[in-house]
Parts: sequence; structure tokens; C-alpha cells
Amino acid sequence: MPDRGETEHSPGDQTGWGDTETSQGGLSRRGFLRTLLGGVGATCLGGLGSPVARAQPAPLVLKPTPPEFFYNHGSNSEMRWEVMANRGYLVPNEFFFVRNHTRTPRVDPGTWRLRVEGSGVGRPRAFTYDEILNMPAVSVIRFIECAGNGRSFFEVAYGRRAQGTQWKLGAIGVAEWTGVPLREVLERVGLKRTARDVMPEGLDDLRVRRPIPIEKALAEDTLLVYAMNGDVLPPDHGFPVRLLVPGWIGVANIKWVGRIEVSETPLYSPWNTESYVLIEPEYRPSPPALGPTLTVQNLKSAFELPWDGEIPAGRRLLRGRSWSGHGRIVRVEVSFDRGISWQPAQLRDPNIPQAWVRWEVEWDARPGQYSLRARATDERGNGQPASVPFNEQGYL
Ligand SMILES: Nc1nc2c(c(=O)[nH]1)N[C@H]1C(S)=C(S)[C@@H](COP(=O)(O)O)O[C@H]1N2
Ligand SMILES: [Mo]
Repeated sequence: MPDRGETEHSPGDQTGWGDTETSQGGLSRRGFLRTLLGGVGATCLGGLGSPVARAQPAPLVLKPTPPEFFYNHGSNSEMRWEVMANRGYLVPNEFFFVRNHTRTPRVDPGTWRLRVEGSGVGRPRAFTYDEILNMPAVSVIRFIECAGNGRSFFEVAYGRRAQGTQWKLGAIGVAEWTGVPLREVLERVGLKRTARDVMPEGLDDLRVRRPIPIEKALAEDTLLVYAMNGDVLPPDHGFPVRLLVPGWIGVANIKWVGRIEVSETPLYSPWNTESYVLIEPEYRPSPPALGPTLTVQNLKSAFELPWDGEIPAGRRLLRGRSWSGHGRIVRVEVSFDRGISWQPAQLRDPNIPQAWVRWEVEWDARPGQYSLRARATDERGNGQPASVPFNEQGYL
């Protein structure tokens, strides 16, 4: 079964199901062979497509992702947590992680249209970019986090590698998102009371799409976003328009939206049936989905430190951030002795729900090797679990 989940697209891969561990701009042997054998499906490269031309496909990610700031996983770029040390609350656009199923498309805002249609609307129509920009605007600060964030730790914890990009903890970012509430757009197309699911669809090669229920679509902070941290939404993050679905798994936040289907019946796509579902014997399939589908992100915490990093011995102020898809973080504790004893961390404002809270803790570091832990609790009483059960695609 092709995996549409959290794998990365490799540069030479014309199939869309990249699973190699090449770095951006490089070309793995396997990717090169695929390039030669992969037929002439490479639409962006013209019909004649010599192997040489096809060996230089369009870049997967357009913004610079230098190794000081990012771990490169093919089409996916992971933020290094140490870049957030001594910075502010928001992740600057240049450091924000990128997760592309294929590659960043270049979309012309002049000819771009957003079509809204389906059995759940009475007056289907298309919107221009200017029409979207001229609707009521809202700005909110929220995280976007990949469902596979932290996936590499399944192998560490269980000795068994989960399928997909081996992220550490850097597949998350917090930004200020500006756009029009999706609700405003749905009201202009005669949304029916019987509408049930809303499925935005991307203009990328795979037309990545995944439905959300109408209740979430109508939430006041579910936005069609066109600006990020005060700038025009960058191409890699969904220009001209992406969806923001606060608290939900990253893939709900569809980039480069060109179409929205509103339906009176449940909607399915590969991204809520084959991937972004929990697959393991103890999770029951719920046909047509292969397992329970994922919605809200669970709690996590990260230190603003490099992995396997070194810090000088002595009294140190360590910093980190914690987040929950369910709401505001109310408590964070840190352990320096593998979870035997815990001490509270100081939370620092702002503390925005479905974004994150920054925290600090003092540590008198004696020379040696340590494994640091942090755990958070949110306002709904959810705790950060010490471990999560294995699932094949390594989510949550
Ligand atoms: N059209 C489209 N939307 C998409 C994706 C994609 O590949 N194509 N990736 C999704 C996933 S899995 C995540 S985690 C987020 C990442 O958003 P970012 O790249 O802006 O950080 O975008 C989501 N939206
Ligand atoms: Mo994701």
C-alpha cells in the first residue's frame, strides 16, 4: 500500500510516494533510478524530459533551509529547537518547519480561485484572491504541529521504527495567522443546516485533502489564512491561502487551498482513511478508515536545546515550551533524574491556548550525562503521557 502519511518526498521521485532519506537538493541512488524509469509523468518538466532535465526537478521547498536551522528530511524541513533559545513567543517564518507531501507549488494569485461547492451548500461559487482579502479579517496565535512530530522516539522507546519521517520534536511552530473565518465564506455560499463535513483540497500534485466536521469548520478561529506573522503567507506555508484548524493535527491545515467541498454525507480521502489513522491490533478499524482517525494534538514539551547537546556545568537557566491541542497549559514539571523526582517550572506570559507556553527552570548542572524530561498539564486536566502506545505510522 502506498503510504500517504508522514513520509517525505525525495527530489528524484516522480511518483509522489517518496520514502527515501535523501536531503533536499541531493539525489539518492534510488531516487535517480526512479527518475530514469519513472516514465514521463513529470508535468512540470515539459514533454521532452531528458534524464538530465529530470534530474533537476523543481525544488521541494522554496525557502532556504540551512542546516544550522533545520534538519532536512527531503520535502520536509524540521526546525532545530535550539534556534528558539532566547527568542520570542512566535516562530519566525524563516525557521518554521515545512511538511510537504510532494513539493511547494507556485500559485498565481491573479488566476487563483477558491471554489466552494458540494451537497452542503445552496449557492456554489468561486472566490478571487481580492474577494478573500476584502472579507472580515481575524488574527489569532496558534500552533501548527505535525501528527508525526516526535515519531523518531518510537524507535527509541520500542526498538521498532514507525513509518514516516523520523522527526525529533521540531515539527511544530507557533505563528500569528491572519485570514477570514471559514464561516464567513460558508455563509456566502448558502450553507445548509444539513451540512456535515467540509473538505479543503490543496493545489499540490497529490491534491492533499482531509475533511473536518462542520462544527469545527464554523469555529470562530478556523480561518482561511493569507498572512503569517505579519507577512504575506509564504509559498511553502500555503500561498495564497491555507486553512488553520486550531488544535488539530497538522494535515488538517490544508495549504494552497483551491477547492472546498461541503457535504451532507461523511467525506473520505486517503488522509483520513489510510493515513492519519491509528493502526495497531488494539485499535479497531472503522471502515472505510483503517483505524481511528486523528483529530486533536496531544500534549508535548520541548527544551530549547540541541539534541545530544552540551552545556557548561554550573547553575543554568533552562528554557522550553509546552503545548496542548485541547487548551491552555497550566503546569509544567521537569525532571533531571529520569522521572524519579520532578520540580515545577516557571511559566512565562503569554500563555495562549492552542499555541504554547514558555517556561524556565534552574538547574545546578554537575558534570555528567543526563536525560532531561519535561511534562505538562492543560486546563482540561489532560496530562502529558510518559509514553504512548506504538502505532504503525508513528502518530502522536
Ligand atoms: N495541500 C497540502 N496541505 C498540507 C500538506 C501538504 O502536503 N499539502 N501537509 C500537511 C501537513 S502533514 C502538515 S504537518 C502541515 C504543515 O504545515 P507547514 O508546512 O506550513 O509547517 O501542512 C499540512 N497541509
Ligand atoms: Mo503532518
